[in-house]
Amino acid sequence: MPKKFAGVYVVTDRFVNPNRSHIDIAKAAVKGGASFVQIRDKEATTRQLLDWARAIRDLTRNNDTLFIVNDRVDIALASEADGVHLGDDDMPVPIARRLLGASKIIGRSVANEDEAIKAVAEGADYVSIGSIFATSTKTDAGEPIGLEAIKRVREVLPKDYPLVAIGGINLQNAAKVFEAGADAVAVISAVACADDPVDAVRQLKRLWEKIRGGEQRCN
Ligand code: TZP
Ligand code: MG
Repeated sequence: MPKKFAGVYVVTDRFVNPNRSHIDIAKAAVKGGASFVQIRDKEATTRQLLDWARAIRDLTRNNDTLFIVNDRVDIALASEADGVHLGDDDMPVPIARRLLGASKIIGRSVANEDEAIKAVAEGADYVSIGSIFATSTKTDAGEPIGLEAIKRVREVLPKDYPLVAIGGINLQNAAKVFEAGADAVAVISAVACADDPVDAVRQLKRLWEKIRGGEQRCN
């Protein structure tokens, strides 16, 4: 697994805390040392989203934070993002791969083992699973699937294949998520609503370093 695919995955959201913009959150992600920042906005116009995506591309161009666009392959291409994150309602992974080429990262949301196996077969570069805990950030997140779901999906994934966990993850419970086998924790409110979002990212990263950072990664 590329080392960059593990750690803290910050997802931006301009509604969960109206005092923080996509750009504010992306800046905190970079400063705190997040491995990923994803722009997620289901209400923006194409032009608005592209403008924000280009700004985040500029913020992430010369550091170790990968930039991912949620849902929109076109915006990922136009903003020169590192990749895209796709779910059931989005473009199928094989078609996105055809458009994006081999070098871009494609992430896929999955709900169970079968979906994880399918995403791997289709060529996704990482999978995310959730909602692990209850969350009010995503209204259609469904019932929490719990830490056991992380373990079950981990079991069916190839060794070292990146597994991201999302949903209700915060500083209090992130250690358990890493211990269950997640390589990265994806968080919205834990960063966007924190008094000090940079510190929130740093603390999550420290947890990852403590729990998973010592593992050998030979590729
Ligand atoms: N997908 C599953 S849960 C979720 C998404 C986008 C929301 C996560 O937000 P939070 O605030 O980290 O629980
Ligand atoms: Mg989607």
